Amino acid sequence: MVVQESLGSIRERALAELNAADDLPEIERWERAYLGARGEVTLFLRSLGSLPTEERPAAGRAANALKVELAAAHEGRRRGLAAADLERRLAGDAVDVTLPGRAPLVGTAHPVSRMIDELSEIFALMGFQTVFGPEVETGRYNFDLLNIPSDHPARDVWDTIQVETSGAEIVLRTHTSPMQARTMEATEPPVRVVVPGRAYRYEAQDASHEWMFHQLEGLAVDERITMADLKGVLRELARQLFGPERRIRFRCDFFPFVEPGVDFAVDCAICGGKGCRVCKQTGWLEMGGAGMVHPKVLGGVGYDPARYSGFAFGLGIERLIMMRDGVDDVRAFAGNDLRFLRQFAGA
Ligand code: YSA
Repeated sequence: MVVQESLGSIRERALAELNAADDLPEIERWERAYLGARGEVTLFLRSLGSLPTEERPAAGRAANALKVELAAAHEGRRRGLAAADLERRLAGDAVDVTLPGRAPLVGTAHPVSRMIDELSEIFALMGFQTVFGPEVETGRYNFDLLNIPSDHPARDVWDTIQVETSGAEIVLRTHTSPMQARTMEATEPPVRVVVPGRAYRYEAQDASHEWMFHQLEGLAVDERITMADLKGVLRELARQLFGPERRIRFRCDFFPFVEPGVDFAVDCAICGGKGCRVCKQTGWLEMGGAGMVHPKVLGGVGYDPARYSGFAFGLGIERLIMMRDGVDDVRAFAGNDLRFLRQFAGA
């Protein structure tokens, strides 16, 4: 009787404490207190031997039944708390799978590459083929065949980055004009090519000068080509790129490989022609040099200057973009600033 009563009070207390336990560590403590090696129910079972023999079977059955009941209650409560704990953690880490994902950073074509594609299309419609040439050049193509002998002061205009100093004149091309001779040596007239690509100069940098920039060379050679053809082609280019409202200007200029020579400018898009640091207060920005191919250049590649004539031009590609899209510093193109580049991404 005494045994029944003490088991009954252990049961009551154990179940009450189990219900009150509200986290997993507490449940573990509870298990140790009642069912562990030194738990109350375990100690009770161990103490059965001290009871009178006739009471032992009933007390043993009752204690075992309590042990099974408490173990089941413990397992039920533990599972309930574990599930609640999991729910709580999941709710804390909630991921809303319906939210739009983060867009991956996808590269796009550089504004210079886009302009090269655009120029190639414009010139293709006027019958020009796009070709490419080497950026590391010999002095022969960069200068000699363009009627600029080594002692000629005009070489000073192109401050040259030398690649080889041991005697052979190997340079980073200072302009795309070496492709004039290379193209003519490889083909018979008629010739109509444009050559986009990089040029390098040992140059003091400012808003309109970079040491590495891009040019688009143009060359047309045939019978009876005149200066009017040159002006017509460049005027059409300006109309397509800048629209019919923008003013263009041709002025006499000197290049050893043309006669006559001109510089080709467009009114400054940054200041609307009023004068600013980009156009050096002139209201105009030079886009390129041009002219009628010098007879010595034609003769140098084996063309008969008495039969053939031609025009050529070399345009600054960054400057064309500056004047079309209002970029006020040429250094932005190679500056790797994504804020600048992204402005052209959807263009
Ligand atoms: C002239 C006559 C021809 O029959 C053919 C081509 C030429 C152009 C010549 N080869 C030349 O390079 N002339 S240039 O030194 O005046 O450069 C042409 C254009 O390239 C410039 O008008 C400018 O638009 C661009 N440019 C030149 N130096 C630059 C530059 N752009 C950015 N930074 C620089 N440092």
